[in-house]
Amino acid sequence: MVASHKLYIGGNWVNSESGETFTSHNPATEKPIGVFQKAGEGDVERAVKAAESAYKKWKAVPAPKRGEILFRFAGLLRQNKEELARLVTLEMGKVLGEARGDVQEAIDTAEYFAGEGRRLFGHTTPSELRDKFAMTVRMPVGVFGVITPWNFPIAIPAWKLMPALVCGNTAVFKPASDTPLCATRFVELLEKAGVPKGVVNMVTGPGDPTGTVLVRHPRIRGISFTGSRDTGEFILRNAVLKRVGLELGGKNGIIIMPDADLGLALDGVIWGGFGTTGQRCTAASRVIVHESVRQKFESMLASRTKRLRLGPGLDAKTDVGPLINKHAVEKTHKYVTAGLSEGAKLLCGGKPYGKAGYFYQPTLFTGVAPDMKIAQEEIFGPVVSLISVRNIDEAIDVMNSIKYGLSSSIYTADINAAFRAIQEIEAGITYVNAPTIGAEVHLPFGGIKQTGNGTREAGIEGINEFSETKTVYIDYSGRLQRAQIDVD
Ligand code: UN1
Repeated sequence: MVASHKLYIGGNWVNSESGETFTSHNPATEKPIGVFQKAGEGDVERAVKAAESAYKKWKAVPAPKRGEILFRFAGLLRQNKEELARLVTLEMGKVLGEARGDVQEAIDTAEYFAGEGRRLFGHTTPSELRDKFAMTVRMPVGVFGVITPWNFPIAIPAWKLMPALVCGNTAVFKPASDTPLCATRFVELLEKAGVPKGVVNMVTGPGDPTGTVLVRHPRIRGISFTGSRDTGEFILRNAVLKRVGLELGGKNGIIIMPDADLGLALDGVIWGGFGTTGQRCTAASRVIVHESVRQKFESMLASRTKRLRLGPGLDAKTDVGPLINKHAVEKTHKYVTAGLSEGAKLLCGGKPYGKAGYFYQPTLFTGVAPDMKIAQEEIFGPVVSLISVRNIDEAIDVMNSIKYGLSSSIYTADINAAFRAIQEIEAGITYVNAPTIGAEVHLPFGGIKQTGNGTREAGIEGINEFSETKTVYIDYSGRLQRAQIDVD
């Protein structure tokens, strides 16, 4: 028997109205690790009410004080880092070193936005009229629906909830149904840090109905979502006039030029392509390699990929952990089959692995054409495709030939090629001589094209998604002054 967990509404841990539950599993063993409440419409309604009634008080708390609570939360994450990291590995599957990184990213985010409590800058600017003052201030938006994925079960809730809270919003948090235990622990620590009752509420459950009810709820003012492109489109259509922040898919590429340090590029492709078992929206699933180094790089990459050790993330010898669930194994395999039938050449991998657990062999394709399915669609698994190109122009064209625009990278010693890549690649992030993953929390994160709707998370721009700008004019002239008219 595994433990049963509850929803968190208005500062109380409660059962769902329907009494329906679902189970979370360890992806390395398929064993159950916890039972969770399936929140329905009534539960979401209770959570929204709690968030609404907490909002008035919370937005009146001075932002530096709100920041202090976030700072205490960062301290608690730090104190519990090892336990949380093990929990991430247990429930999500990533190897322990990466799970520690997941928790560290949340600590960094909490500290960064705690400090933001003492900034939250607006701006001042001169008025066109005499004895008149003009400035902007930031206001909270209201109750936010925060919908997070399972691949960074601690970091991404922090990316969203920390700026939401420091700006004075309250939230109804719906974590991915594959990682509700991580979310429960996250919320327990928020409670312990002193986040007042009702400021953060958690409703666990599937996308439909739990997420859908949140997205359509008339009194929720904003939705922040990270996940698939199709769900993002659904949210945009159904949230209508809510403020919506979306971080969706990627089909990120690494360009390798003839003058690149191939050893360095190899490390980058292995980490970018197979880190987190390819389950990052920033994962490098395309290697766009100059034809003059293609053969050499291909054999270097194949021999390293074959040596990667698949296994449970808690085992210190493991390089690559399991996928999140059975569906992910099936989806990955479907893409591998499509790659083969479109004529790509399999260099290694290509099969599910092991008797128990959702493992898939690290897989490498070469001879991939830029328009093949495996080169166009997000697989979210350990599959890397090599595409050969003749020059930098073709490399950039291939890089941009996808519907997404999240992360990108170029390995080169040629400063001109590097700057062309920075200028011409259509993506929210470009790395030079580093892989596509590894975003730091004090810089904006997000993408263009179908990766999102233009919002950015983290960094100072992360504040924009969670605050409204109010423009303030103060006329101390004592007379009516008309802008555009009384200007002489
Ligand atoms: C994601 O995959 O949704 O840059 C986020 C990175 C991490 C964040 C990834 N810091 O890969």
